[in-house]
Amino acid sequence: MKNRWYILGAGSIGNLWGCNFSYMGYPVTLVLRNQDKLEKFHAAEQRLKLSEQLYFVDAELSDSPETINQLLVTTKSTDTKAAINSIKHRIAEDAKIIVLQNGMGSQDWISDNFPSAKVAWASTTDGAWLSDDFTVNHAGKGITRIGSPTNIYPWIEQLGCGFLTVELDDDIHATLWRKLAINCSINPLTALFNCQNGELINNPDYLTEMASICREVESVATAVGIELFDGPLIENACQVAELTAKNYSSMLQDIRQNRQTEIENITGYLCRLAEAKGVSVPTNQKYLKKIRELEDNSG
Ligand code: KPL
Repeated sequence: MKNRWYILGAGSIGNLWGCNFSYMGYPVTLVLRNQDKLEKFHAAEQRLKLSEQLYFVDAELSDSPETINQLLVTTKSTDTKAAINSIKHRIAEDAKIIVLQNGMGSQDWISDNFPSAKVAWASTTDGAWLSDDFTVNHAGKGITRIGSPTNIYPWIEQLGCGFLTVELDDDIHATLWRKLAINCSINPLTALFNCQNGELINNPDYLTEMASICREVESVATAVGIELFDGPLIENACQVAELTAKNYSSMLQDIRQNRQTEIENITGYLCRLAEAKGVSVPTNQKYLKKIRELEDNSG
């Protein structure tokens, strides 16, 4: 019998991985946010659904007594501390933990708070969305890269991939940085200008702002010794905007649904690092402030 995976953060990527672990033969438990969500899970016949396939998993609230030996964290980066703190007492000292999130900052926080755990960080280009709380749609097949910032753990190699594409990454820190750089370039602008990703490259004013953001992000990356892409960041960001032209970025979706965005773990993270390194990032500061204001105004 394989060891159970607990999933903290039953959103689209958490549910996709719940199906994937279940497909690989792991027992799976979703750690749900509240009683209301647990009741919805019971009403949904205690299963996840993906492409008409049902995956029977378990679900519970954070106050269940079982020890957690294997944990996948897929909460929004901004929710990480509160979510982890609610189950901290249940996490085994030597637990295997995978942190699969957008943005940066929360990965370090988990690694620092669980020094004896075997922590891996991951980044994915899989696209998924929920048609209801427990039905996930795998909209874009991508790659999940997984690695550890400190040690090589054999368990990562032995994890398997199921129906997803999973690659071992020996420089996951740089991979997360590349994703951060793209998110800094696209997400705040689309959220503020209320546009699809593709509009950024068709509007000269938006493009000028994007280029300025990119130059600043490159300066911070250089200051912390990260090599981003072969070519300039603006070229890569434009390419992603073109490839995802019809997408509404995750930040715009959060704003439209009055949810907290991940700005603090994207542009906020970049600005904090810039300050610590003495790098000037006025354009990123400007958009950090504007998104914070947008969040405040939407309550
Ligand atoms: O990752 C994304 C996001 O929306 O968060 C991009 C790459 C911008 C695609 O929409």
